Amino acid sequence: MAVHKIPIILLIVLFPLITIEARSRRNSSSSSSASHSDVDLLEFPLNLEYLEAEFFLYGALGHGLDVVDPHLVGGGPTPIGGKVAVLGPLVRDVILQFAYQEVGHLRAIKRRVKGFPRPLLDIRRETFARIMDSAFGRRLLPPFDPYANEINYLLASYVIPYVGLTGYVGANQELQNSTSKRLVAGLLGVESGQDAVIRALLYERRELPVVPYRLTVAEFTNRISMLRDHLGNNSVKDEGLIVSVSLGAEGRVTGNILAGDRDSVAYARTPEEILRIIYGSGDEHVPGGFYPNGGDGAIAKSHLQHRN
Ligand SMILES: *[C@@H]1O[C@H](CO)[C@@H](O)[C@H](O)[C@H]1NC(C)=O
Ligand SMILES: *[C@@H]1O[C@H](CO)[C@@H](O)[C@H](O)[C@H]1NC(C)=O
Ligand SMILES: CC(=O)N[C@H]1CO[C@H](CO)[C@@H](O)[C@@H]1O
Repeated sequence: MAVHKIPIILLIVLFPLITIEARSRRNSSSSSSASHSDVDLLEFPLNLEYLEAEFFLYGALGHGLDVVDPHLVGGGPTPIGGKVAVLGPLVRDVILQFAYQEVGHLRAIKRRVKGFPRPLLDIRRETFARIMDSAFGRRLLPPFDPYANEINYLLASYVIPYVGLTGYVGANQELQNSTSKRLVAGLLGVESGQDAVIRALLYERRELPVVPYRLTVAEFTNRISMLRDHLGNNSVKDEGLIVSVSLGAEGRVTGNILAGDRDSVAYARTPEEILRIIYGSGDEHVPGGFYPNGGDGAIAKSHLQHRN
């Protein structure tokens, strides 16, 4: 079994050697992977919150923060390729609620730390198509279009909040200040709620085909999760909707409406693992994917500067 980031107390009790090893590695490594300050850790998720806000706003309304709350943009460039999605009334209603929740998250973070302007975001159809092609290891024809229908949009949404969720779980144990911890717990609560709603809507449709591919909704989620695991750090921190019994809750079920470790505790990811995933490159030094110019904030920028 992979060693999951479980609470530090458990690590100390169960795996003293691993803890010591992780600590010394962090201590001896360069500043880029050293423990990050509270400010850096709070700023970092703005990258993801901007992406979520824009993807959900465009999907539900056909426009983004430039219209809804231009003040929060801080002069950053308009995202590329956002579109209104073809959704039924229920899903549109849910996505619009998510969109406004993300606007609140941006404001909450920026109230606490200065942050940065919206980075350049690429939410074109082609960007999602490339992710799905990588997930399946072959070109899907016609290319996957996240905006084409409700199932596609939900699958595209499956790609995003879960990554934020694992990041908040990972950040929490690094934070020093109780006010920061309170904010991250609050963001995590709503982010995991969004992930749960998306997963529940997809779980109801798990056996349905994703038209016109001869693939089911469950197969898409499993492939997306495997891709994220592969890009992040080659370890299981992500699980689709149908898993082998060994990954299901208590090793007893294959249905997997929520992802968690063997005690059903949420997985944690480091900022570096998150960058590897959201850049689609598997490398925190190589931007791409949703972030053609990379993320902003001290953590993301420290890796971009390391590049040459
Ligand atoms: C946490 O940060 C807030 C605001 O920056 C500050 O007022 C508070 O004293 C800090 N708390 C601790 C325990 O350092
Ligand atoms: C990858 O996982 C290992 C083992 O859990 C961890 O020590 C390392 O810091 C991770 N790498 C990154 C970039 O987070
Ligand atoms: C090189 C380095 O950062 N060393 C630090 C390792 O951690 C100890 C205790 O936390 C510090 O005192 C060292 O400065």
